[in-house]
Amino acid sequence: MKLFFSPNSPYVRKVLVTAHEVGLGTRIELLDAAANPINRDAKIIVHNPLGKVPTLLTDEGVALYDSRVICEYLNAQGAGSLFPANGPDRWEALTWQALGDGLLDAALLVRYENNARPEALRWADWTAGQMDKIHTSLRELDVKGAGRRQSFDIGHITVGCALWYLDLRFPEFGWRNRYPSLAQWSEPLMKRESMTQVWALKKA
Ligand SMILES: N[C@@H](CCC(=O)N[C@@H](CS)C(=O)NCC(=O)O)C(=O)O
Repeated sequence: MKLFFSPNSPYVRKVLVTAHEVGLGTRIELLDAAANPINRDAKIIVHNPLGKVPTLLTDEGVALYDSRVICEYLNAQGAGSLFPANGPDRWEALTWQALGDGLLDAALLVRYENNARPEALRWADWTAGQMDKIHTSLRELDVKGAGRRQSFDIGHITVGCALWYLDLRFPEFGWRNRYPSLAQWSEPLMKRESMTQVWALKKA
């Protein structure tokens, strides 16, 4: 399998953590890519018209995207248990995945607003709205997260990658000080072997 890759993409990290968890970590070749909403990467677009990472090419040459689809595919290929079968656990895991992805979407929009958009066109209210999404998502995780400490599924992986991205791009935001319960329950999650292996990844 081949994965269009960018070392700072939290969605790519989510896919790689999933691959490690289901024993497929060494089966994925990383393809260098430069996904960008303005200077779009033609190498990715050939396989994924959205031009985004992660995009996976299976051994059969089929292109899969986005991270949700790729993670579910890897879990099936590796006979993992990261996507619980039908029932309340499944809906909870998928909702947490959506929460982590949504938090990341807001963080990425802030990043693009502040780094890609010309300064004269930036809109402070837009950034404030996205930052508020990050806050309300973290608050939910702060209040409800400890209750899910016993399990481990795609929701935990997604939330872990979202927290990793906040550390990478918004260190001054200080989410640990603002949300101490979240900081406490997520500490072992962030130190899980699959996570630390992937955190250590650098561009080749
Ligand atoms: N929903 C997608 C989001 C992927 C995404 O937004 N990736 C960013 C990099 S972190 C990207 O490729 N941006 C380029 C663009 O927006 O065109 C997923 O879960 O894979």
